[in-house]
Amino acid sequence: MTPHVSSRYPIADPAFRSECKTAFDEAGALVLHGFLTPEAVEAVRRDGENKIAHAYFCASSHNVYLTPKDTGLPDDHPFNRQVISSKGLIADDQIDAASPLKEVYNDADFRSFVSHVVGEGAIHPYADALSAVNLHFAKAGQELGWHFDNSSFATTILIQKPQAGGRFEYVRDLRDSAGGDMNFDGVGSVLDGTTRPDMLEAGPGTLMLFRGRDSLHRVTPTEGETTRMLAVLAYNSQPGISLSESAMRTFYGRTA
Ligand SMILES: O=C(O)CCC(=O)C(=O)O
Ligand SMILES: [Fe+2]
Repeated sequence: MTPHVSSRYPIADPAFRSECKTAFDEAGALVLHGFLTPEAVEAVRRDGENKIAHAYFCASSHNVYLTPKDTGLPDDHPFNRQVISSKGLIADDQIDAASPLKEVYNDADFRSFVSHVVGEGAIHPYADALSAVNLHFAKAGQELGWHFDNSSFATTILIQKPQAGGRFEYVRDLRDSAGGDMNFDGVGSVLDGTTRPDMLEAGPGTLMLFRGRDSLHRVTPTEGETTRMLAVLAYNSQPGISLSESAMRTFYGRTA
């Protein structure tokens, strides 16, 4: 990576990598402030601002497990309780080829840093034209409801922080997906507001690696006129994987 894109952290240094892996394993998240330089953040922000008119905006109601309802259970059961997610995004094919985000995404040191920290062996780019690098927008009132991710880890970089709201909140290791424990009581008490979540602070340029499969998380509604912008860098544990056409229609409103 060129120093005008990212220069603060020695991501190729084995000692730094182990330190980050320890932090990630202990907290379920790694937060590196100022990972992207202010110039690089500004370039991405400007690209986003120019293209937000072409973003695909969509609101949906879903359960925290991101699955269809179980009609055998009541609507107020934690499995069926609905939350709202509303956001816009531009896909990989809409982001400048010269974007700092693509330089980060394709950087061999960055990729091996991420795979080391999350303990994944190797990680690979998506093979389709839409999924690899995305820029998400949340305008005033838009939010991401409580959910568990399908993927085992997420890599994000905050580009623009709203005046208020847009907070990333999570409850660590709330379920055990590998062991088949859905923890309905635990989920219910987060949805009720009885369990208080933790929060991760981020500013423009903050890199976040997060284990979202078992940690329930959400992003609170954006408050004020400054749109939240967040870059999502998506990798796969297998090479050559593309998103299915039906998933593309759901996420992007179109296929490649
Ligand atoms: O917007 C964020 O900070 C988190 C995004 C997220 O949780 C997701 O895309 O699954
Ligand atoms: Fe998520």
